[in-house]
Amino acid sequence: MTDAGLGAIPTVDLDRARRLLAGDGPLAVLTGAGMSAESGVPTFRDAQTGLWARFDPSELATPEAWSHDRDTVWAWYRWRQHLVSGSQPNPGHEALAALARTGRRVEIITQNVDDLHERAGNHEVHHLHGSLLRHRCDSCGAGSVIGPPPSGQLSQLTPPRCRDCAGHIRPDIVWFGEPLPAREWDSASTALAEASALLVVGTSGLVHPAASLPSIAARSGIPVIEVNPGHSGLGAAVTIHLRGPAGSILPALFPS
Ligand code: BV8
Ligand code: ZN
Repeated sequence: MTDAGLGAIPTVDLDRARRLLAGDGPLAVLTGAGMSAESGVPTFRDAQTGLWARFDPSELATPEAWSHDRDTVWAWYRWRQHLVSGSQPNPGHEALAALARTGRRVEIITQNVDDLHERAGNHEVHHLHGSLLRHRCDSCGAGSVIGPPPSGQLSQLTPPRCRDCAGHIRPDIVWFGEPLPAREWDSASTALAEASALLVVGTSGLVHPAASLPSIAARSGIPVIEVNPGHSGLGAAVTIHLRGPAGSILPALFPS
């Protein structure tokens, strides 16, 4: 027996998930790249498109890549910024924003570096890995407002120089091997501790410390509901796994 349009999700699982997510307690939502997949933003582990197909994203998203080949890394980020600026929130983003508009406290803890949650209307968003839309100096750390990215797929681009020192402007993004911003991690951890349930959407659960949040929730007795068409590394931390895409399942979990 399944709900129409939700593939092979047993109704009993959907009903149980709705019950665990209902109520007026604060809801924490951990999102990964799969949350933005239906908006046309490639997930972090999907093959990159076009000239980026030959690059491994986890190699490019490192301080080593930046010091070794800054112009290639800068071109990749500006291309991704261009992709995000041309994308729109999907029904999954809209469902979470609609829930917040009911007055329910919804705390979005995202690994994503796009602004689709904000553009859908959620304002409590904790960006654990930074943002494609923010830039800072790689030397003195000064924030920098720069113009829109070029629209073409360029293989090399030279980043602007800092106006205050001899540094280069870099994406305000957390690379592999870099610590997460303490303020965002602390605010996300507080939101999780106060939540009545944790919804995990579209993450492979491979990148730490973000991937540790579901087991932290489970250990403190908070129910964890996962939405993912595929298999993730979250395993035993998950109370219910709803196997399907965010764009179909989230609107069904929070009927407006
Ligand atoms: C840290 C910004 C310590 C970049 C990202 C050696 C040295 C140092 C550290 C380490 C090391 N070895 C391991 C580590 C730890 C490392 C780590 O975890 N590595 C992994 C790979 C093993 N972590 C770090 O380095 C972190 N820092 O540990 O610092 C420290 C402390 C003090 C001082 C110095 C150092 C920093 C990690 C942050 C890296 N930056 N993003 C950028 O985007 O360019 S992470 C990157 O991966 C993205 O943010 C992405 O969100 C994230 C996780 O991937 P997912 O979001 O899960 O995306 P993915 O593609 O994997 O999966 C998509 C999922 O969606 C799939 O499951 C799919 O089935 C599903 N899906 C698809 N379609 C849909 C869907 N779901 C729903 N609906 C759909 N329609
Ligand atoms: Zn500087």
